[in-house]
Amino acid sequence: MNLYSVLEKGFAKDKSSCALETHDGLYYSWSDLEKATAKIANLLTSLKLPEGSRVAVQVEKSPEALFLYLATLKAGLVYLPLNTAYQESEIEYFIGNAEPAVVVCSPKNFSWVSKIAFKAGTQHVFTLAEDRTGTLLDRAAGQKDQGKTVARADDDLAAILYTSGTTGRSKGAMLTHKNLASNAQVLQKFWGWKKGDVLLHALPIFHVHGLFVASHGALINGSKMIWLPRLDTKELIKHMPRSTVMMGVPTFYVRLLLDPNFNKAVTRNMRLFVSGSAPLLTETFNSFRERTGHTILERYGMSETVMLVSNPYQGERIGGSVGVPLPQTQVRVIKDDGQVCKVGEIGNVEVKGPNVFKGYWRMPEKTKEEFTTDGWFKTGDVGRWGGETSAGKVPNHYLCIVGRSKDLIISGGYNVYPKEIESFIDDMPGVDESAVIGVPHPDFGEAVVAVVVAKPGVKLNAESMIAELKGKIANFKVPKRLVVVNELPRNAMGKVQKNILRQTYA
Ligand code: MCA
Ligand code: AMP
Repeated sequence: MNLYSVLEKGFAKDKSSCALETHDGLYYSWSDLEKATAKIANLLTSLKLPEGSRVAVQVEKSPEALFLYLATLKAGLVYLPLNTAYQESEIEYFIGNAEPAVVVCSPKNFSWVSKIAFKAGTQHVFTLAEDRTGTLLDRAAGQKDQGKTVARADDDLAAILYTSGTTGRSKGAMLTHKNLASNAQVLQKFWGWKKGDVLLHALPIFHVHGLFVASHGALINGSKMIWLPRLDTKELIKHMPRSTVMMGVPTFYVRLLLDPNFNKAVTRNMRLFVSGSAPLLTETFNSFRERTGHTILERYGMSETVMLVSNPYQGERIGGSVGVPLPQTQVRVIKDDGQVCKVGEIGNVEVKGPNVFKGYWRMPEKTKEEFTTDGWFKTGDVGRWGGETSAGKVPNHYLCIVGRSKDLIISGGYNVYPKEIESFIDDMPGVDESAVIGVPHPDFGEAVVAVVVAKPGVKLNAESMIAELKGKIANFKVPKRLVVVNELPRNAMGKVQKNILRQTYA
């Protein structure tokens, strides 16, 4: 069944009630949401695109950006969200790789995005700004405000989410209607969504966390969302007393705790704080409980699997553990030799279930590599059942993520693959080689640091290199610090010892 139909079943029955309220005081009823979605869906349908066509979207967060997502589903097309921080070379890759039939971008980026899109064969480029201007809504305005939802099979694609790859270039994770619908239904029950819930939504909507986990949760439950364009702790504190649920990456909680106005009174109507996308420090978990009396519920997910493990809503939430496998999802921890780990033993985390994606877009070989012969998806995360964290004993059926076998940095909830940044740095004049590492950072959890070796006789300027990188790659990938050294530490095999670099530059 089309994911839109599954979500729609949960929409509030009172169509005049509020579905979305914005930071600047706009109210969208459920009827507004349905009508706006239908108009955009009808516009997309009028383009008569072949089945499976992709709609690639790089726009600022707005209610209309959410309606565009819903409209893409309703029209039976495949949604492809792109981080607004991506620069030209990144967009060129995604559009070239996905070959979308439709691209929607911010009006301010139209000239360069449309050039890339038309070169890649895209037929239609629309614009959408956060103030509701742009050609998408102009064109949709003439369409009918209702229409049929296109039937889809469980296994049909609903979305492609690009996740960075260890080899440098991103892979498109293909998510089906079934993957997303089943996860939304499971989470609605597991997290105890109730009538009257109000979601405080400040996450970006171009990744799994903000787009699927948070938005689907409210939509399928018919719950209102307070829709904030970005994380601004003052705004969160202002709207929290009227909210009951919030989802955020650990940086949300770190920043809230830094604000002296964040206290029990502010959180008095909240029933659930969810954290994910990156490890939540037990220190943050404990401080949050002390300050507010609320215990953050940490969960674990991936673009390829949506949510797979979560601390319970009813039951003990353990700091430093991501909890138990969600209903219908199986998780195992395996040693390198394929043996199943005993409680407390560290191994590779693997997963099976209706939430696990269909494969990487046009990368059958890569897809095959990432699954075991008996059908388990290798997450690339390293974990153990039970054991102890600094918060105490962990029950044997709770999972702890202790590291990653993939060379990945997670900064403020965004993934950065060192290989990609290294290749940009290595291409800069005067650079001999580089190693990119993640170091602990109080706000972002981890921060990107580059260690660079110059070619003989060349003097590199770290600041100008950082400035140059800012024009080439998304801001969150740009090293916060770039250090020039004479040589990189290597082991006997000649491999760069990143562990030594991490210690040295911590
Ligand atoms: C912004 N900057 C960053 C980041 N965000 N640098 C490193 N890491 C980041 N995450 C840059 C800015 O461009 C700026 O650069 C400088 O750092 C300071 O920006 P600041 O104003 O502090 O940033 P912000 O706008 O407040 O954003 C921080 C943020 C944001 C709120 C943590 O990054 C965010 O919303 N992250 C959420 C990511 C997310 O949704 N992840 C879910 C992925 P300059 O000073 O040079 O201009 S889905 C996922 O991972 C899985 C499936 C899951 O389990 O959920
Ligand atoms: P992405 O590629 O953006 O989907 O990011 C998925 C990765 O984020 C996972 O493979 C984990 O490494 C990490 N992740 C997500 N949630 C958590 C969590 N609660 N604790 C630790 N790591 C997490």
